[in-house]
Amino acid sequence: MRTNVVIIGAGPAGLMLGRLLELAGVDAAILERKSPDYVLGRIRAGVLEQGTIDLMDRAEASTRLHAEGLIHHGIDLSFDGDRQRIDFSALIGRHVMVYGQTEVTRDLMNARKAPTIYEAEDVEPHDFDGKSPYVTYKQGGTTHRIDCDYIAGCDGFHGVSRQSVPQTALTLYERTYPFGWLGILVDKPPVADELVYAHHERGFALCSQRSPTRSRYYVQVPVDENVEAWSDTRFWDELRLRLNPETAENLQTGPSIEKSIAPLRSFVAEPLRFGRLFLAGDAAHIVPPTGAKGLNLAMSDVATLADALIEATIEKSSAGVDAYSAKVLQRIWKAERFSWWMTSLLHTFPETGAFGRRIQRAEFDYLCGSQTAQQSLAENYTGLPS
Ligand code: RFL
Ligand code: PHB
Repeated sequence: MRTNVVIIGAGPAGLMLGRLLELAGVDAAILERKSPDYVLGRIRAGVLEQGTIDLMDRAEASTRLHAEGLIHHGIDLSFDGDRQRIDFSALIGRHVMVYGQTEVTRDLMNARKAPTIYEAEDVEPHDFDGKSPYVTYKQGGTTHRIDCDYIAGCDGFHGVSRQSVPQTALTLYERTYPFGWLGILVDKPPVADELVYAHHERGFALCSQRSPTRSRYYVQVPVDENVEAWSDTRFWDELRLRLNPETAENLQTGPSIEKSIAPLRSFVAEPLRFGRLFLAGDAAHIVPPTGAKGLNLAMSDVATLADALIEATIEKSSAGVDAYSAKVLQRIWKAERFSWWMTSLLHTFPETGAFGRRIQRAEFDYLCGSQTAQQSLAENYTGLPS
């Protein structure tokens, strides 16, 4: 089999890239290791920037998003019980949308006309440093080969694409944090209209939501914590302790329908192009989820990559593919900085001690008193221009 582009990974990045190429008349095969149900069962991001919404429009996959997505004009920050609303609309005239990554993925799956190859085992990219790359995979005991012009590695942090690049050709930048997020999904109305990000001496907490009847809550836990140690009751008790009293009072609890722990990490690989292989999304970079940037960054990578691959295939110009890595890395590092900053402000760091906590408090007080500081938060949270 032969195609223009083989995309490895059918998460939001791979599916969006496939859809943009399909609409432009560029053939692409998508290879995914897991089943569609498994991919849809992963509960992840919840906040979309305007740029991501625009891209869903371009992908002709946005009908449900516009009907069901919740426009949020701001967020609430809480620091040891003191609250500050950051009013995006008043500060910079922009907003975000709450619409789950699961729904984005489902809409992109439904929009795609060509089949996606699910449960593809042992996917391997080959010869991408030459002119004739190809990808092999196994299905039902048979090995298949797809020849192509380009390979897009959209296979997440643990995928095969980045690992296939000679390690001497890559520079990796990484920071791990000594904590993770324990998340819970519950069929109860959200505690507040907007998201609440809370700093407390017991650790960070986040009140998020998926719909008017479904909520998503997180608490900071040590990095080696075991999810089995957290009954629903223990989770709700801990969350209440970390919120300001009025918010805690409004909390509606119930049995969890999903509970998991995600480690926090900052990570960037450079460069993002090796001959005819490109990395995009979590395969290329990870941000801690505090700034709600991961999915949005993955989407902006593939918007640039799609344009580059369309230009290369249809106009036979390599300008876009040559510029891809440097162009997207600029935006990636700005999102890394913001995500690191939000994480540093809102979590408790065992190693920083009393001095570190005073600095965090001063940062919060500065935010409360400075419109300029609030504007900076607002423009980063709602998404910097590409
Ligand atoms: P994904 O979603 O990991 O998809 C990669 C796909 O590749 C497949 N795969 C392979 N396929 C074939 N062969 C192989 N060898 C393969 N190896 C892997 C995988 O099965 C998978 O289907 O990466 P992608 O598409 O780059 O998307 C990135 C986003 O998923 C991620 O950045 C966000 O979820 C991050 N994130 C958030 N981002 C936001 O923008 N806003 C948020 O509010 C937000 N909240 C979050 C988050 C991530 C979280 N976790 C669990 C890490 C909250 C959490 C808790
Ligand atoms: C979520 O709803 O899962 C969510 C929202 C905001 C974040 C991270 C996660 O910053």
